[in-house]
Amino acid sequence: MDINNIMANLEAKHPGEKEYLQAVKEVLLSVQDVYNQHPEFERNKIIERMVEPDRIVTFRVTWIDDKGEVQNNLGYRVQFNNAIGPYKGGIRFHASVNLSILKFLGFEQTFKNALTTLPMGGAKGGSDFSPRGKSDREIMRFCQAFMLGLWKNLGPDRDVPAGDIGVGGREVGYMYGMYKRLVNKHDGTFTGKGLSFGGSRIRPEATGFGALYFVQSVLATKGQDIKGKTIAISGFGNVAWGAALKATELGAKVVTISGPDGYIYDPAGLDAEKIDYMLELRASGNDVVAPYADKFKGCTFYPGRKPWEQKVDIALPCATQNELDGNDARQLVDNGVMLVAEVSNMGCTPEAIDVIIESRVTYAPGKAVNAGGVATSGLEMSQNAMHLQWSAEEVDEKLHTIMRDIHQQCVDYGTEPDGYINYMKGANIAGFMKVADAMMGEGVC
Ligand code: 2IT
Repeated sequence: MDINNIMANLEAKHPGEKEYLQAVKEVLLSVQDVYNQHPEFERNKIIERMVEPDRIVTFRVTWIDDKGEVQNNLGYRVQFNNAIGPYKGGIRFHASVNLSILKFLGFEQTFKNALTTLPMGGAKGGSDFSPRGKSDREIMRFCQAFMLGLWKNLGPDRDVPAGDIGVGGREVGYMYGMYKRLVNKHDGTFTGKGLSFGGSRIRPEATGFGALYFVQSVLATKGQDIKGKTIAISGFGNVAWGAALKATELGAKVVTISGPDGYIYDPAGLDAEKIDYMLELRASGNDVVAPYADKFKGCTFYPGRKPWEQKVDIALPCATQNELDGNDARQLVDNGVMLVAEVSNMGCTPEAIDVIIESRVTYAPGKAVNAGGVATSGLEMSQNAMHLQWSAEEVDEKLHTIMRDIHQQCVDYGTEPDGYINYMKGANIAGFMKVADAMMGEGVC
């Protein structure tokens, strides 16, 4: 595999798509040795086929705001790869959304979904619509307009969306409701649905819970326990909430959360009341964490700063891509961090990853750590297909098993001669090998 040549071609075809090119390059660097041991991959142009999405749908989303004015947004669905199952992946509503970001997310999703052991291909969608400050009725009208542009491309065996940044249970409900009207079928297409209409128990918690189960497996390889560890979390959305909930339940101390406005340092650690308050802050639609420091004594709000400057045992980026850079990584390493586990997709910049791995601190990539979210989506699809609903215990037990399995795949493919477990390499190779095997089996198409 000639990485420079492949990357040069991609850069020429897709100039300026920096997140997408970044995600592809990381995977190519990880898999090149294994790839080169399989001349049949090269003959079948597996990599060249895998780095391009199967299909991209773009559409105009027109809706009417509360003032009666007409608004236009861009809508997308990137159906990346369905070699191992129907397209599957979330929908993101955020002002920053563009094709590069959705292509990176769809590409990552393909490998992540392969790691879950469940039959799901990779996709991602979204819009540059910003939910910030929008009324509930505006959100509903936008979701319905978004579905008008996308529904024909969806279906339980074709493409099953879910939530991501800016899309939670409410938005999934509004989108699924309109989809159901348009196809005249209640076929379960969408995961993260409400419990009364086919949703799975534990799906809201699953990304954060799964991440903490993964962290437990990592610590076990070091003969350590999570109890008593200090944890820095970024973000204050659904993912950060689930991670804080499980970390606290397991006896760790979560000392930070963050928003676009800055971060909160809470030396006493989060508790049930504070974690509930995170949900309130989120539901307010203002996208700020500052009020937390007014409400709870002993906390400090650091405007415009990131939580990675605090001394902690474990760092869990839970906000968005490239939120932890080289300088942040150096600060964490200098302060003696033992594990940086991405819960956001591609939370670390390439420089940050290099700093962490070179210092032999453990780095675990989002596509392994946060796969519990989409895995539980896969379990929701299974329950819908069987027309039944499992208990929380059953779902949690399956999620546990899946996260342990993903961790083991990383160990199997990522253990280096000196015993260091390179989780990035392990996750990329394990995911790649599964997708490549399926593509080989399905022939050149
Ligand atoms: O990044 C992700 O894995 C998600 N946003 C969840 C995708 C899903 O289909 O549950």
